[in-house]
Amino acid sequence: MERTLVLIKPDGVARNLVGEILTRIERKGLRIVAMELRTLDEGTAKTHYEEHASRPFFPSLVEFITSGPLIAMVLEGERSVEAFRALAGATDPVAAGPGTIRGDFALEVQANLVHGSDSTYSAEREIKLFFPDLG
Ligand code: DAT
Ligand code: MG
Repeated sequence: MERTLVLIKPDGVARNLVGEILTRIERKGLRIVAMELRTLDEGTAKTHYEEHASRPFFPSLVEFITSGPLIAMVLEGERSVEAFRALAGATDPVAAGPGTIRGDFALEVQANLVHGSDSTYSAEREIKLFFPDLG
């Protein structure tokens, strides 16, 4: 069964949207197999977003993702990588369709509430980073 790494970013926790987002995940039929509230250290944040290291927004992205507690989780289900990305909507919340998490609740590209792995390859790497003990 396919797994994906999902984050409810610090803006989602600060805005009390955890329940709303978890409801959408559960309603879709994705299964939560690991979940933890934690604040990322800078090293973990940089490793997580290493593909964006050369982008101009990288320092700001790292500062944002380490700015407060987030929820990290592993979801399991049929094509879960694609299924969660569809629930999340486009990276830019203004372009994200209504009915998606970003489309319904966010307005700014950085504070876009959630992260979901973009491929099964990324999912494997990110799950190892966040939940090294998960079998
Ligand atoms: P996604 O989170 O949809 O996979 P991404 O991997 O391209 O998007 O980028 C990672 C995060 O970086 C994204 O959720 C928000 C931030 N980001 C992306 N593009 C940005 C930009 N042009 N300006 C500021 N932040 C950006
Ligand atoms: Mg991405």
